[in-house]
Amino acid sequence: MGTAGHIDHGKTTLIRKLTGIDCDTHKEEKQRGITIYLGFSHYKLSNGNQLGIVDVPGHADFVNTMIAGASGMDMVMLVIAADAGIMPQTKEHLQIMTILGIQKGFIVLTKTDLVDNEYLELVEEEIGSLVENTFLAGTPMIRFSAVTETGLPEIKKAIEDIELSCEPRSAEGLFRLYVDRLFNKAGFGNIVTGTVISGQIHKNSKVFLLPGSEQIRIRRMERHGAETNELSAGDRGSINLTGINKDALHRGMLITDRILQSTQMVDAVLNLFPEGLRLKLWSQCLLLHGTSQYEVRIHLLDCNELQQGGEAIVQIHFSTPIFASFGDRFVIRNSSSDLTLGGGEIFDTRPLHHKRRTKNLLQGLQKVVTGDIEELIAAEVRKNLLPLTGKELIFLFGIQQDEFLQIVSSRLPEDIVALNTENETYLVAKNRYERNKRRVLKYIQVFHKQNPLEETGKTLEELAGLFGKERNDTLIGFLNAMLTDLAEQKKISKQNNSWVLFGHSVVINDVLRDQISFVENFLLDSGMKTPLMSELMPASESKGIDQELLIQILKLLIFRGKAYRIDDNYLHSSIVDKMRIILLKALLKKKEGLTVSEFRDLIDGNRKLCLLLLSRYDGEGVTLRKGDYRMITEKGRSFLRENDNA
Ligand SMILES: Nc1nc2c(ncn2[C@@H]2O[C@H](COP(=O)(O)OP(=O)(O)OP(=O)(O)O)[C@@H](O)[C@H]2O)c(=O)[nH]1
Ligand SMILES: [Mg+2]
Repeated sequence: MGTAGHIDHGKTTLIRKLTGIDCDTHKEEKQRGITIYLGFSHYKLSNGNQLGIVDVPGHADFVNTMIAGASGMDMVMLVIAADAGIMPQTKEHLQIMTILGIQKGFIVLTKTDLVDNEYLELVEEEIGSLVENTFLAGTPMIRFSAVTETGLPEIKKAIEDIELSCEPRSAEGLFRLYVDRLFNKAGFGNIVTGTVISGQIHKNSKVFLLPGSEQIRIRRMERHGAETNELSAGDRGSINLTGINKDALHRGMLITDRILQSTQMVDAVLNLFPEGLRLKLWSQCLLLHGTSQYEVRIHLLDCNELQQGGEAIVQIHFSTPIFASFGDRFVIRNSSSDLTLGGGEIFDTRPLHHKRRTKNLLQGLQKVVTGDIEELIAAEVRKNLLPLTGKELIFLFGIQQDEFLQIVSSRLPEDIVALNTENETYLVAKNRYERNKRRVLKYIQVFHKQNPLEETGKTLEELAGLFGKERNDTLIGFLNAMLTDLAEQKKISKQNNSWVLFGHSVVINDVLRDQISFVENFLLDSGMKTPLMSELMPASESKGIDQELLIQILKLLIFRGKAYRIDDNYLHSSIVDKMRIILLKALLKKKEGLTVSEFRDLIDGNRKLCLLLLSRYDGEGVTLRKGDYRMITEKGRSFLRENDNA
């Protein structure tokens, strides 16, 4: 619970009457008689629970402090002095609390001992119209005097009633506590305090202080002044940290139970207060989030100018990194920090940079802003080239596992595919998924083609290479799910440790290996004669190679660069390559060219072999046929230059 209201209206006095604790503990506060820093107290409820209380300053100069305090509140007491009535910070605090999403509270009219009944009624009427259409509409308005203590029982009752109606914050998910105070206590060391926004930690939990990546240790924790072993959402707590330098600690830092990615850009819905300023297309402002303030530039996305009282979708650029979560509220003030302009809610903590405000972009954003959680999830998935995991999305949007599974099973837009594995769900845009499947199939297909006698296909690791150099668990997990999907569709199957096209099978054993080298040797041994298929076939058969296998082996030899196919004949590549050089060198000397029989004499081969070789070289373009003669081409010359080392 927190206080709110104009300076000197009796907030701190009320808390003292309620709890016996004086929140104005600083010397400076005593001297000036006003609250300057956030004050902390607690109140024991009749059910035994402790209610943490934050007392805020009312002074116009300390609105930023008030915002930091209000950021963790679930319930508020708006304090208004009966003799003064509604004052500027009464209104400003009310607007800030509204924008921060506080939903419970009531009103206390203090200093009622100073005014008469008639005046009281007048002030009450004014307050009634002030809170109309706000979260305080219709809530109790309690007359109180710190002098006579009238109204104190009614205030206690209102607190009890509202506390009962407050939804407890979920202790699940990310732990977040933004540091609002830090001090050093002799014998203990560094102590930080704050309100737990979400999650839960135990004394032995791993915690981090952000920005920073080092794990820090908890020595001691307190909740409402008493030692505790755990802190959960909604608690006000203090944490005694060890192993950390005082200089490394700042107000506004975030204590969390995992390392988060910071951002310097968010997409948000922004509302401007009816009083205040208009915003241009680009505006420089101060933004208050958690217990920190940031210099930001706000880019209006769905309008060119935002009027007072208006609402816009904006992209906010931070001058320093911020740790924010989906759904976080913030307040904006003008650069000189004397005017609160409005505030809003973050709906994307890792947006793309919207440089151009296209119609498509706007339609997409509007859908996200006005749509349900599944639209937000879909938008996040569409934005990412790689799939997102259920864990990431649950974390990003702070939703419960059950709700996520429910969305995945029945509420996702049609262009999003969800792949379920035993312990993870992967979400990816459908068109990207289909494209990825086609790529994988094609890749395996080409591999088979080039390796006709390979029984295996492509491994998971090799397939992952298709999706970029970086390997990570998500990619591997997703790929596995996709391959399983392809296997279920009977497009691929698993062979040893690799994936092959469905139906693919080859068995290479020692026998086959011998058979392959037999065929190769046959080609090689033919020398300057043409290796005749009519001889190769029966010879192969005696080695147990049937015609089909022979073709496969010959294909394999071609793939390995050991053989060439010319017409329906197969020549060993070493012969083809050697004769090419001999021929080209001879042609270089003999300008008029060579006939077939001259070539035959040159290499001492049979006529058929010579014809085959010449047709091969013609095909390659290194020779040219002119009547009965072969001449060397320009390509032949350069081939010779590059390949003749002799
Ligand atoms: N007569 C009378 N005086 C009161 C009452 N409540 C508070 N005061 C006096 O009003 C003055 C301001 O009270 P605070 O409680 O400090 O006011 P505050 O709202 O906390 O002020 P800031 O924190 O500076 O915004 C003190 O002198 C109080 O004694 C009341 O019910 N009756
Ligand atoms: Mg005060």
